Amino acid sequence: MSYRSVRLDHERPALDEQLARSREFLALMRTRRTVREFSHDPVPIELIENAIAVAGRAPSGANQQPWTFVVVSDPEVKRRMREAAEDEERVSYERRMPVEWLEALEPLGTDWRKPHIEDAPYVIVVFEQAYGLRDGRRRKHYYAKESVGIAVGFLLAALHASGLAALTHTPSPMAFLAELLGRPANERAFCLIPVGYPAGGCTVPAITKKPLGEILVRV
Ligand code: IYR
Repeated sequence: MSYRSVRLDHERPALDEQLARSREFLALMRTRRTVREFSHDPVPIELIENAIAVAGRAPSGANQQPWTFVVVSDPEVKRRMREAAEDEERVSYERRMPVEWLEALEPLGTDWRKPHIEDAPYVIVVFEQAYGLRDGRRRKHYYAKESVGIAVGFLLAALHASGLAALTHTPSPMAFLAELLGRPANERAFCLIPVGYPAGGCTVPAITKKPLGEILVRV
């Protein structure tokens, strides 16, 4: 494909408007928390579709958009996903994860049990396409992991902005997801994201984010 360009559609807001929007977005994102307890309340599918459409606007290596978002609501598929995730996680927590890792997780209060996979009305399973299949030919995808990571960031921000709660969950190993969901050979599971409303009385770990002064370096 050859290079073609179009004029950028960009309106520069007045400075006070820029500051207002920037502060408003920061305030919104300050209220985002990872949630592990979900209510069974139904979620309008448009909220999920719009959030995935936002994820699909993420930048990606060579604009190859190496992602697939599988939205699971079928209770039987969620049950099988939970069962498989718990089988792996039980072995991980009991045998595979070194003490140092378990210690790092202590403040989060996680364990091998994953009821959220069944409780949340939707589970978005994100797949990374290691290569593309165009015109029956394999095409290498560049920076696929980084690209999918950015798209997941967009997705989490969009879900939060629409008043939903989510959990970024990476059962390890994750190969069972491609198999269970019948994905093609070029797709590898990247993470699964239960999405819904927090359960009544939901609690979250008492943890904090690093202050700006610790993460921002000016040169
Ligand atoms: N995958 C496991 C363990 C886990 C690992 C990290 I790094 C976390 O931030 C949280 C959990 C699990 O989902 O429980």
